Amino acid sequence: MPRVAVLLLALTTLASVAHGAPPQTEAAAGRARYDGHRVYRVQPASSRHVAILQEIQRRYPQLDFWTQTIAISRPVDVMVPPELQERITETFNGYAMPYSIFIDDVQRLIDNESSHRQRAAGFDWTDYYPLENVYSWLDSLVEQYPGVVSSVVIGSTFEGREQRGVKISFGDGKPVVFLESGAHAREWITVATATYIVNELLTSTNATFRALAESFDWYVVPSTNPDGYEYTHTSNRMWRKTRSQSDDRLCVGTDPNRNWDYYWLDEGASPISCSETYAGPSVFSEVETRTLSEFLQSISDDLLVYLSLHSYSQLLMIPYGLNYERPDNYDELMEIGGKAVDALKQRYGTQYQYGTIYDIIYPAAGGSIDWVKKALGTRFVFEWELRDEGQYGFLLPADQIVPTALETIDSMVAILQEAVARTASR
Ligand code: 0X9
Ligand code: ZN
Repeated sequence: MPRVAVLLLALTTLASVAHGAPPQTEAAAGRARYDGHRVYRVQPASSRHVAILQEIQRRYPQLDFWTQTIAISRPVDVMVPPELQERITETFNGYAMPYSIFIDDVQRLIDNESSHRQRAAGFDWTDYYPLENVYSWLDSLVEQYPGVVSSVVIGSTFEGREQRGVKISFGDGKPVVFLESGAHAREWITVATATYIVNELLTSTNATFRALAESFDWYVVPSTNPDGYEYTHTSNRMWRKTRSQSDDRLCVGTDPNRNWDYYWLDEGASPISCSETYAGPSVFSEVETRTLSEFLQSISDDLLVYLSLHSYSQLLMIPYGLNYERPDNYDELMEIGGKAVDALKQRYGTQYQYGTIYDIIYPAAGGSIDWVKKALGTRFVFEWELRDEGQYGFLLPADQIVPTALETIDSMVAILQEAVARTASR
């Protein structure tokens, strides 16, 4: 038997929980807790390390891989509950896999993250807010800016919530920028950043920014996965997927960023419902991705720029998530990407990498930006992985909302300036 096979066989005996168990400690009643859960950063240095990590991922469904796919020399962040820490680190050591503890106690970070639970109403960017507050804030804008802000209902979710956004227009008929965020429920910084951008579009007095804001029609959907977002506020802070369920599935939820119709389930996506990257039972099985795609289709003639916000890792990505092809305007998107990350760095020195999803993060099929590029032919398509690089990961403290939003806007401005210049010269 080859040596790796023997080693993996040995690993089998370590697995104590049946495959397919829910990946997280879901408290019977109330909120899931993460006391003593650690996030390890592992550096797979060989294809053997990759194979072992994939095997660990398969055998221990209760481990939450914060980095979704495993590849050589890419750091992998994995959250491990206390009862498995000894075993898992023994395994890392046994295979000489370099690792370090990135987060020592996930629950402590959750507790420190924000004080939103004590607040009943209101909205600002000193804190993370639940869906209800986001939606009432959007409502208040519609009232406050009649003729400029209108409410857009994309559809309704699996649990019957509205999937809502706003249209901001200072005179209809301009090229459209669509900003999608919150696809992954636990990536709270994306919802906060998207709403901050909305606020800037309406209130900024900076002349350059104003001119840019007013030369587009904007659609912003701060939370494209409202069921998931709500669930992260009420029940489980670390929830990622949608909340769809059916009798023939063991686990709840589909990864909305694996459910779009571009090489669906081909790579970097799972057919197993308990996986965090479950692609769903079929293409566009999720009402949230289906209705969003239909909406995008309906505005596709005017859609010039599609922007998507995720976290974390500090990356600016362009299509595609597969090796098979590059976008036809790859060179153009790379040039713009370079300018955008330079602009982002100016303010606080925050460093981003840029490139195609496949080249700079990992193979991941079925994501929204790939579909938008391929199916709609939208010219300027970008996806951010916002702050940070893993120190807090998804649990970015609320005092980083404003700096994150400001630097993100700097990069967005660079992209839009390029979009304007390049479409004018045609
Ligand atoms: O895995 C993902 O969906 C994204 N990373 S995240 O940590 N936010 O979950 C990156 C995927 C790359 N993007 C696309 N495939 N569109
Ligand atoms: Zn994400």
